[in-house]
Amino acid sequence: PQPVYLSDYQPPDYLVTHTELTFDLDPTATRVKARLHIERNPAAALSAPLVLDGENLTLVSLGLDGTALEERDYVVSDTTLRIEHVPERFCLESEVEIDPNSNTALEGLYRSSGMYCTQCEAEGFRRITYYPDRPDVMATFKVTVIGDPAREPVLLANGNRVEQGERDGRHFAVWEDPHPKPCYLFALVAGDLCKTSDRFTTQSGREVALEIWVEEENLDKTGHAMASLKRAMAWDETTYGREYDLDLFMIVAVNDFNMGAMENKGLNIFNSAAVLTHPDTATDAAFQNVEGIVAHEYFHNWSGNRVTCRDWFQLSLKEGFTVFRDQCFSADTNSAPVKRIQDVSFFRTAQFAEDAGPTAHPVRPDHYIEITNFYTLTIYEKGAEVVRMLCNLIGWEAFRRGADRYFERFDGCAATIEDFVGCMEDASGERLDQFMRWYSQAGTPEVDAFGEYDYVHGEYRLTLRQRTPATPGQNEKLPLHVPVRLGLVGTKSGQDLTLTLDGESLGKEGVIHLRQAEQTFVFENVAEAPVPSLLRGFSAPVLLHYPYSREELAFLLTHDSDGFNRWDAGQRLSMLALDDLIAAHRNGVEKVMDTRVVEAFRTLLDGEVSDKAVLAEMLTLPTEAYIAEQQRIVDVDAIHAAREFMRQSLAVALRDEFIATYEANASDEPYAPTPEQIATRSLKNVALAYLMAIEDAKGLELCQAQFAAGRNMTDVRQALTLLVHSDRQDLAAPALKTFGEKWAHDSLVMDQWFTVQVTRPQPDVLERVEYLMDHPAFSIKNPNKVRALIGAFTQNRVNFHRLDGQGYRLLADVVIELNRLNPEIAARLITPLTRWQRFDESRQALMRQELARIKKEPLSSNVYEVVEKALA
Ligand code: DPP
Ligand code: ZN
Repeated sequence: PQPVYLSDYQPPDYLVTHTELTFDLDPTATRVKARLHIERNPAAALSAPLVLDGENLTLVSLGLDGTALEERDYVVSDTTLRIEHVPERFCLESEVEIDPNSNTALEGLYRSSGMYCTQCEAEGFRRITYYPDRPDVMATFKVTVIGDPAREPVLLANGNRVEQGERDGRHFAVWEDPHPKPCYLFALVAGDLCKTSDRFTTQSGREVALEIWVEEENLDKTGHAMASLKRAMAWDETTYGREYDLDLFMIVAVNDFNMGAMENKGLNIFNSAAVLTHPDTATDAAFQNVEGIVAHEYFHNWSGNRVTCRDWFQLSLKEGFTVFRDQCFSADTNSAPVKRIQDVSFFRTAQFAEDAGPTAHPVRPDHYIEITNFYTLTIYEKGAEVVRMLCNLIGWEAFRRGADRYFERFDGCAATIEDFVGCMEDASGERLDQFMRWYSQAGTPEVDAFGEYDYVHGEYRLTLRQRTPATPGQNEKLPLHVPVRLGLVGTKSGQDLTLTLDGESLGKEGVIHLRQAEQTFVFENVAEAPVPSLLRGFSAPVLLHYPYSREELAFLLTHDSDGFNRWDAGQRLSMLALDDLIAAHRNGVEKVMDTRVVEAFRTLLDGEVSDKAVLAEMLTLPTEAYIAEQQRIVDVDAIHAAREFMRQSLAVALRDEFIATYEANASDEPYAPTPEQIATRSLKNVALAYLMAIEDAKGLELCQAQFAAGRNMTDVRQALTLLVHSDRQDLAAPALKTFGEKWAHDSLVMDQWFTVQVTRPQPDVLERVEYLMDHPAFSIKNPNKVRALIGAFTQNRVNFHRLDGQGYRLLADVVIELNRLNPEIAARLITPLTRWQRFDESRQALMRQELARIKKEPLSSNVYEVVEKALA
């Protein structure tokens, strides 16, 4: 497979102004007729041939302006249809046959639980009909769907339904979408579905019908998604002034789906896991995830659909901006500091790892082989961090003006990242050329900070030094523009001191701009020795090193006015103690718990922090994955042992406090996914986890009672997880059995049942994974099942990285099978193997051996690209 380069971008030779499609549905032989109204792009050469994309299509007939084309008039290859001579303006008529049943890649038109559905982003539409499958070709669409009235009573497509009826024992519906769109936003759904309906009145007074379509048994699981949708619609109006633009907005839940959800115009298609919730079946985290994804896809209606991407290199233009928008929405709707803590915690673990590995790429890549491999944490999450920095740099007012300008100027257009940043420059008057490097330079910048207080002059000198490590294909890195939000916390007063820089007062908190490789900032009139609180709110996606002492961290933990940095100080303090424990484990000496950590936790439990959700986060130790990210060579066993030792030490020392916390936060209130209830449950469940770390009688009693009470899935799942991950298999086995039998009919709950079992740290897990792969509830063709069982197992660090290599072998076997069935999911699943550089030599050899074994297969371009990079 050959890479595509950003620098090769050429505007399309032909534009499609209007697209008419007719689908005659059949499980194995669906007929798709297309009438494409095409015009030559004025910029194109008169002699330009027409080249359309098409894959896995059987061409039935082809005509131009009503005349059938002969076989000598065109050339069909595996991936294209080429017509050498076409007029300046014409209608191309084609008919193809496709086979939805055998489509296991889940791209294009496929069947899921008996229903027809589509996934076209990024390049799935070419599996539906011959078309210029690129986002800068935007057309209005008219779609006729013909189906069997009994098998698929519901026929949906984008836009508004303008006609429906019956003919010859079949029925049909006609849909029109008046907004020009690229074909990746096309959607069709047909099946036996039921809906819940609601309404939304826009700020200008238009009535919008809202519908969520699901299988009948899931009708009681749509309420939260609907409420989230309405909140998101209102939020986009009040925050960005953006209003919905059709009379109907639909969401459909689909069981087999590669992504979380898809923002097709007016007809969002969702992985059922990203839309269905019920207190008995979904955890608080799932509720919050649904809220965020519903909002994300809705926000795409402007940032993605009305203004789309010129080419797929610009993917972060819509994804980075939209993730930023959904993060702000969730922060406004829930606890803002907790949202930030959770996002950053995930980011620093997973995106930093991506940046440090062989698939590292910039927020705007300059080449790719397979675009589906680039729906990454870098494009999405780092892209969102870059937009967040932009917003913080120019301030919300200017950012909002810039966004208005962007939506107005590029409405109905396919834009670039320069277009977006240009609007922000215009709106703010700031020059952002250095800032643009964030889009082109891969890797996580590291910032070394060093501070000195000069008692004599009352000055605090802060030196910042930045460097970005080399990444594949990018050895030389230039300095970035790094905004560092900071405060100086007085060691005597415990208060933020006023910041004066170059004679100018920044107030108690300010942002300094690191633009050079090294810069020293001298703060004047600093009345007392401070501890610096740096990078507040994670003001830039960098790895910050500052030589904090444990005393300073304990001080910030209680005194920092920034909630995020208080949490971060706690994490850093725990990390220092964990480092000691890891070293002790490796050297075979006795592990000794750092009492400063115990005392810090005691202070927290004594009621220092009023926001329970923040407190729950502060009481949570860094994950094994995060700890691993801090090590050059990862020692999975030492990390696990050290973290377990710390959990147990804390539990022993603070047992009474954890019991009191548990009891104070146990509640009989009926379940609601409110921020207050979620905070209370998370605090209670953190306390329970500590108590279960020592598995004493009280902890076991509380845990079993919580499981038996069955109040809601959040509590049940936590209790089940703690039992299954404990050494008390006599208690775990019956609980697993009860749970598995109770929920055998509910696929999404069974996914959780899988995950709970394969994330157990005990060494019998690999056999369990193999056994569960034969379980009737498992199917390798369903991406959610693969993620719940295999994906979750690869996150089970001590077991996946077994020294006999069996964990790696199991993953490689699954990847090899999925490479044939669903290349997109296969390529994603390999990720843990691509990180071999970070492990000891024997594990490196074992991981590379499995990568090499995969490479011998006839590979999809998706898997090929990843394996090639991993072994390079
Ligand atoms: N469905 C994916 C998302 O919304 C791709 N656009 O991010
Ligand atoms: Zn998106």
